[in-house]
Amino acid sequence: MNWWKNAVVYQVYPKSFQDTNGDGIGDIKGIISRLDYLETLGINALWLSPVYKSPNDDNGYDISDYKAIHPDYGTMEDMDVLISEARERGIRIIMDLVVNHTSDEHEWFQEALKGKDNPFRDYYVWRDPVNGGPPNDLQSSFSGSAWEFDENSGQYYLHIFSRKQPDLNWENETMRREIYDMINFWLDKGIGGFRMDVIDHIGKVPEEKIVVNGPKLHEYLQEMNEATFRHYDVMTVGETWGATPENAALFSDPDRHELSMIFQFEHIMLDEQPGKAKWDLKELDLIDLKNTFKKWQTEIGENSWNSLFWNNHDTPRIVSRWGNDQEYRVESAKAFAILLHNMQGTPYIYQGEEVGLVNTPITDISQANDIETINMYQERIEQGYSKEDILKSINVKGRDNARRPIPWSNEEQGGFTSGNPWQELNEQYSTINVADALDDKESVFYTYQQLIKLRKEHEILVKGQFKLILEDDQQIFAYERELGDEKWTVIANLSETEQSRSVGNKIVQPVISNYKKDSYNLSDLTLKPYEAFVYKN
Ligand code: TEU
Ligand code: CA
Repeated sequence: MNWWKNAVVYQVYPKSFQDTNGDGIGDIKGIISRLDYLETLGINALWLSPVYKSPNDDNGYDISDYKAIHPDYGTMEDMDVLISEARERGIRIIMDLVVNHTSDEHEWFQEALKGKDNPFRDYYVWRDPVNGGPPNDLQSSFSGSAWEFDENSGQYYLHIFSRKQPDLNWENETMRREIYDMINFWLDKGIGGFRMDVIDHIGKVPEEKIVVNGPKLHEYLQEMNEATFRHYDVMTVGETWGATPENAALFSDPDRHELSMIFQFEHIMLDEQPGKAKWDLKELDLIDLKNTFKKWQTEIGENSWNSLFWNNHDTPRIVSRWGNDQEYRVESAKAFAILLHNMQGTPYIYQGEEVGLVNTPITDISQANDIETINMYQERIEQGYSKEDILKSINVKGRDNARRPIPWSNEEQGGFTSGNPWQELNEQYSTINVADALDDKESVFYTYQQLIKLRKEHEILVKGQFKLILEDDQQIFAYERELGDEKWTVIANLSETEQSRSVGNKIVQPVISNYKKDSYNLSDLTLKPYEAFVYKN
């Protein structure tokens, strides 16, 4: 079995993890200093959001040199130490691979700007104006046109993200080979693999406004795999917002030699109005959530592999989003953990999720840092939305929510920095922090620790068949896992009220639960708000 099939991955957003030199910015030395903590948690791999050289227009997802470390984060030597120190603790480093675009400050783009004859020109996507304007009405994910005019040459370049993130032209083979060399440069350092940023974009056909799942996507991934990953024992996870259970196998069927697994986002989009933007809020319907998981747990086929996550650096905190971050913060954080970590796939934990960190609302746009948020605010103000409405969406869905510095303790600035943090910590840090969680045996942390351990010890969690039960129940999310003659059942009340059900005729002991209880009577089950437990049948 591949090592990543029972592994649990922890995501670090370096800017906000741990500062060691007082400049208010997290750094690689800070990550090294917390490896013992991560070992205690029990994770097997650490996905590191970008630490490469970057002007930070999109916090590192705009890379100006793939083979250099941003001085804010440290040096290449620090990186090598991180890789080896992590490995000593059984933790593999997963680098973020951002190859749909570079920064406009990357040498390749700087060369490309010199003119149409420059050898690097074709590394990017250039088009002539149409009727004196952009080639078409393709929109950027960060608001406005995806085309930017270059005065000097009279052409437009494509940027699906910010104008400081020009798209690479994957049609260009020389460019592709340079990317593969860069990938091997990192693989040769002994990393454990890559998380691949918006990888389903690389086959785009801008003329036809095809952005994801373009005709040559899989051809490029196979070529890349052949030139790189296949020669190492690594995992790859593709970020694919446009994935469906049908195409999941195209990416992750081992015989096709593309990726180990993908991130799909169908569940992440359930609280937005269909066909609209993530900012157009809609209440989550639990039935939708159940059906989406059912679909991804049962329809991807034997040859695909799932990933499991509630959170990353682009999403709000799960406990604030679909749990209750006030009265039932601990209970609901644990319920969501128990629910997800008993499913099939490789689970990902985003920094701070393991202690139940909550969202950080803002009252004015000047407190925002994220380019997506700031651009959207501007755009919607121009479109006539009220400030209140926009701020509400930002507080529910904005990416800054999950990007606040980690509170390690109740010391000043949460022990994150001895200086001024690059962004304010959540003001609740004196009561919600890592040290307090470690001191409290009933904290969210120990539920995560126990879940990670269970996955390593029980094959059923890795291989068992998934079956949704109580399908139409509006408050309870429940399912079974089955392997051979073993069967586990997971039951979670995702409501804020007590629920009574009769779901069997036995009295069972929980394998794990979030309320202190020695046994559950299935014929007369009363579940407290957010109560969740797992039992063996
Ligand atoms: O995100 C891809 C992406 O599509 C996001 O813009 C997503 O739509 C948005 O965050 C939802 O709110 C990846 C990275 O994870 C993100 O941090 C980068 O900004 C983006 O790519 C560009 O590299
Ligand atoms: Ca620092």
